[in-house]
Amino acid sequence: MFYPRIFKPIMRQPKTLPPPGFKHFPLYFDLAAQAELIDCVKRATKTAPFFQPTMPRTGTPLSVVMSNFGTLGWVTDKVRGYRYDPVHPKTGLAWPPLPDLLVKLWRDVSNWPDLPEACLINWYREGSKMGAHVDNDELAVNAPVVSVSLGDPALFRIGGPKRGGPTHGIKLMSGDVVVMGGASRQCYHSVTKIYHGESALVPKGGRINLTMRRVHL
Ligand code: MD3
Ligand code: FE
Repeated sequence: MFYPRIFKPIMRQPKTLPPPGFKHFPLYFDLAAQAELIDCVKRATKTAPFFQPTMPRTGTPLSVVMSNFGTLGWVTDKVRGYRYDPVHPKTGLAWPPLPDLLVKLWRDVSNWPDLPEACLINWYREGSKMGAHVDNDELAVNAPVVSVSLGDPALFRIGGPKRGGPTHGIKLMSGDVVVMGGASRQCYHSVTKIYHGESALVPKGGRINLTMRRVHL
């Protein structure tokens, strides 16, 4: 017996596309280069240890811990809030220099004439997330942001220039690079989940995200 085939109209999910200027390079860095970058982070955080960032005014801690490479580092605390600072908030020392591998990456993918001043190091441990936000502490709002994912995968979501619209989700894997240029640079984005324990790359586990930014024009 045959069942009659009935073609039902298919109600497709509205397709979400990443915003213009968003580029994803899956596995840009092979495992050897990923290990080298982790080594750079290990060495840098001996002199510029991970610190716990807190929200302006409320002092609520963010769930990631942070450090930086570069001439400027992104920091935040209850009293002074979000800012770029040439020194580590605890040691008062200059940040370690940007590793050569990241300088090469920036030159390869950014199309921006000057090198980045800042490279934020975010360490996501089990359960760490990052709420929806726009990066707007930089004067160079037209310079792209270049980010590298290392270790456990993350579910990254990017929406539009206003909070609360539809979002496009991608699972960022270790070695992936994303470039946020053009309109995507002003878009809300978040990290909603860490796939804890899927990678053994990061000592003590989790995910490390390196985000390079040009601060001044
Ligand atoms: C899209 N970090 O540090 S990296 C951040 O995975 C941040 O740690 C996330 O958002 C992370 O500010 C995402 C990718 C990224 C970085 C900056 C962006 C995406 C972006 C700026 C504008 C739009
Ligand atoms: Fe961001």
